[in-house]
This record gives sequence, structure tokens and C-alpha cells, in this order.
Amino acid sequence: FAIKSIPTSPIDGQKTGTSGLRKKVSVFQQPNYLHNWVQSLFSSLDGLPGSTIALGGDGRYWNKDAIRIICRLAAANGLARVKVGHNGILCTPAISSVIRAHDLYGGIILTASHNPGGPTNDFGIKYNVANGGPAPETVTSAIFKNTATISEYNYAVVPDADHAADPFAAVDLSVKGETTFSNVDGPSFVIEVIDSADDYVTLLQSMFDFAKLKALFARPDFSFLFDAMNGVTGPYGHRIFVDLLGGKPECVMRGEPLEDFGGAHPDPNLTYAAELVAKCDPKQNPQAPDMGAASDGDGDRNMVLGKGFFVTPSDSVALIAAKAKEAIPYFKNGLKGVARSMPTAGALDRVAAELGIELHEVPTGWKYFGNLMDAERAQICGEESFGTGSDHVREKDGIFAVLCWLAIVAHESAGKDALVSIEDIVINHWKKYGRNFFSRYDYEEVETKGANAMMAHIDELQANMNAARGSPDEPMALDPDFSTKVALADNFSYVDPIDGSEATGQGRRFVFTDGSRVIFRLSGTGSSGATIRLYAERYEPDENGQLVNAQAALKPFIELALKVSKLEAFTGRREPTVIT
Ligand code: VG1
Ligand code: CO
Repeated sequence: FAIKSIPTSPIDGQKTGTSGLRKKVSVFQQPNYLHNWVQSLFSSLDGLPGSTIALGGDGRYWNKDAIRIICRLAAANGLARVKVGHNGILCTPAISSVIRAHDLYGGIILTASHNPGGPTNDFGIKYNVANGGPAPETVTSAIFKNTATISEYNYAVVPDADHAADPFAAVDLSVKGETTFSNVDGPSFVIEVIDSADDYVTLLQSMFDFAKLKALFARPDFSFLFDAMNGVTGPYGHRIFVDLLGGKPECVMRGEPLEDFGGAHPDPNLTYAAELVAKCDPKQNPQAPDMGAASDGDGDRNMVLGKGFFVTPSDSVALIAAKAKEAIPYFKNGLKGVARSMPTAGALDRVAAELGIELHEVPTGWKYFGNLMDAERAQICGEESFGTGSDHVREKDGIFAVLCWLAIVAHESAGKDALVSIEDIVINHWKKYGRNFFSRYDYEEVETKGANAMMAHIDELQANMNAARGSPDEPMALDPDFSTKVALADNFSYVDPIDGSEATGQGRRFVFTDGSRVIFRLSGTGSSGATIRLYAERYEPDENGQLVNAQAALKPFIELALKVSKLEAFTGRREPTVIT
């Protein structure tokens, strides 16, 4: 091939959000759209020539086309090699493991995560650095700056080749192995199609006691159901839960990755995984499994269910941390620290206090955990948005979380006549630590103007509350009819303890004097309109008050939040799109 410099001009709106650039497929398909962003990425990186990156995605529509374009850009920017997942597929935690296992320069992940796929839905791209984790703000802002000034990109072209003879177009992504491209202008370039699961599964096998998990699967009183939601985790789930752990093939449902996720919204929550939730409910299904689990489109999120019982992600990370040392070999030496995102409920804080280890509270988005993990100051991390992970990779990891729960159930039930249920494990945890009731209301695709006006209104409300305060410790009234006062009203900001970088404006929070919280944030992952997230949390130390329904327990706080924010007036929405 030859390297051709192709003129282009900046395209608006190529700023990455919470987790990469996510837009409608039709936006990505505009001439030069992907080329501009990827060239802007390559131009922002030092020492790229001669390096190797990983490349793969969640298999959504347009994945393979994007891979071919990116390979041409990579070749023309002097990269030596691109390791591409078989059929273009690599789930997000697997790509992180590939980067780490082979000391790669970085990786490009083609995913819009849990957003629907297909020609009329979303596509996405994000860049991960050498530690295997999402690029930090310094990198993403450099990329964005380049997108605003780009005037040309480097592209590998094969002079005189018609399309059929073009070796880049001819690479068969369904065949593992290497294809070498000679370069008339310099060193050659290799596309290597790798197994999508080998590195990742090897890593997971080194972390868990698979023999013990296999024994759990063999128990007559244990059954398990995994919902891959037509996303990327089907083949991984099959390999781990069926081939390695001895589950029946039917224990993986919706297990074939589909380009449009079968029209589903591959987000593992109570709304979008309703089919699994119903199957796990003994009132609706007498054969309900003892454990149910689901993962999202790209495999980094997870939902864990017991028989008719939902484990909130905030409880899940707390429980995994509490049981890590005894139940999960990877953590056998104990933990030095744990971390959660700000909106995530504080159940983890109580476990950290009990263990006497560091607890970090970071802004929303997995990239904020990377430095803490690299510095060995956090080994287990979690987000309320169904994200759980550890320092084995630098992404959240859905299948890892499921294996943690299998390990916990196996550990608790070992040597006992009857299986210890997930519900009992969680209830016992609450008895010891107290329960942090938590719920999130999402208002999806709200008109941007209304959402911004509501946030401005909340800012004004917070400013007035703080201004009316006599001293910094004086409790503030949020509403005359609400007796619990507010101790803190702010917009969360964070200073990274490792590199000192600062993130501001990360979510308006009202923290009450009893520790309860109400938080408002705008999503940074949508592709159109705005999504408002309202988070509510209340702590209940008394075991007699712990078994009520979370919605009932949080009702006064949610009603208050809706009243003071004037959400309905600003957005016209009476009801949220999703409640978790
Ligand atoms: C959401 C979640 C956040 C998560 C992010 C990416 O972001 O709230 O916790 O890290 O999605 O997850 P936002 O800005 O929409 O609230 V994934 O599975 O898309 O990589
Ligand atoms: Co995801």
C-alpha cells in the first residue's frame, strides 16, 4: 500500500462523553466522520509509529466497516500491527485484558455499550490507553482539539487496485491469523485476527477457583440463567458457564451476538431485562433459577438476581468487597482500597470502614478508577449503573461480577445441605452493615433546553440555600414542608489523588443531615436529546426497617426531589423512562 494524505475539514460535535463518542450510525457514516476522529486520536498520541494496538467491538451494526477504515488509518499512521478480535468482536473487558496481556500501546473499542444498535440506532468509539483503561480527560480533550482543526488524514491505499483486489477490503475477519501488508513508503503493517476470548478467559481462570464453581453448577439444588441480551457476551458466557463450568447450554439465553441486538435495548436493568426478571421470579416461573444474571451490549455491565430478588449494583460491589478475601482467590491477600462513583450508594463505604481500608468517591465514568487501580489504592470498584470491576483489567467487567457472585454463593453454600440463597446473603449483609436504599430515575431523550433549564434552576436553588446559611455547619432547609434538613448542597468535584487532575460539575447533590442523598446529573452517553438521572439514597441501620420495598422507603425523598427541581414543569415528563 501507499500512504495518501487526504484533505478533510473539521466536523462539529466530535467531543467524547462519559465513555467515548456515541452517535447515530448515520452520523458515523457521513464522509470522513470516523476518519477525522481516528486521525485526531492518532495525531494526539506520542510514539505511535511501530506500535501495536487492539481493535474490536460489541459486534453492532457497522462494526466491521469501521474496523476496515481504522486499519487503513492505522497503517498509514505508521502502526506496526493491529490485533483485531475474531469477526471484529471483543467485549470491553476482554480488549482491556488483551492490551494488558500483550503490553500493547492501547486499543480502540467500537461500542455504544447498552444503547440500541442497527442502522437507525447508535454506534460508538473509544480509545483505551496502555494500562487497558479508558483514555483520561487529558487525552480525550487533545483528541477533541484536533477534531476542530483537522485538515487531512493519512490513509493506506493500494494504487490501481479495484475494490475486489484491494487487500484491506479482502482481509477475512472470520479467519484467525496474520495478514502482512507491504508498504511502498516504509515498514510493513500486520492485521492479526485473534481469538476474542483466549486472553480474557485465561485471566478469569487465574482469578477464580473454577473447580469450586463447577461443583456449584453440579449441585442438584443450584440452577443458573445468564442473559446475554443478544450482545457480545453470548459466546463468552457459553465458553465459561457451559464449556468450563458445566452448565446446560440453555443456561445462556439470547446468546448469539446480533448486529441490532434483536431490536432490544441491551441494558441489564429491571426494565430492559424484563424477560430475565420474569424468568427469575418464582411467582411467574415455578422453575425460576437460583441465580440470574445479565450483561450489556459490550459486556462491561452486569445485573445479578436471586430467586425473585434483585441485587442493587451498589449492594453488589459492597458485598463482593466484604466477601472478597474469603471467597475469591484473586483477592486472597485482602484489599487495600475500594472505590465507587459519587451517585453510587454508600454501602461500600461501610464495608471499607469495617475492613479498615481506603474508600474513594470518584465522578461517574470508569476512567476515574484507573489511576487508583494503577497505584494499588483500589482493587474493587463499582458504579450504581450496573458497573462492577476490579484491577484485573481497567474496565468494568460484567462476567467477572457474575463469577464473583457464583463464588460467593459457592463459598456460602459449601458443605451445607441446602443452598444459601442470594436473598439470604444480601439480607444478612444488611443486618450487619445496615441497608442503603437506592433508586435511580432516568428521564431519557428529554428536550435539551428543558433539561439544561432545570439544572440551572437547581444551581440557583443551591446557591440561595448556601447564601442563606449563617455558618458552614448550619443545616439548610430544602423545602418548608420537609423536616429533614440538608447538610451539603453542591455540584460534585473531584481531585485525582494520584495526578492532581480536577473534574468539576459532576452532579448536583443534596446530602441530608441523616446521610440520605438526592442527586441530579445529566447523562454523558446518549446520542440525542438529554437524559436526566435522579438518584436517591437513604440509610436504614435498623433491621426491622430493612425489608420494605426500596420505592416505598425512598418515596419522601423522591417526591421532594421532583417538587424542588420542578422536573415536570421543565421537561413535561410525569414519569421516568426507567426506574432501577
Ligand atoms: C452511564 C453511567 C456511568 C457509566 C457510563 C458508561 O454514564 O451512568 O456510570 O460509566 O454510562 O457505561 P452517563 O453519563 O450516561 O450517566 V457503559 O456500559 O456505556 O460503557
Ligand atoms: Co457497557
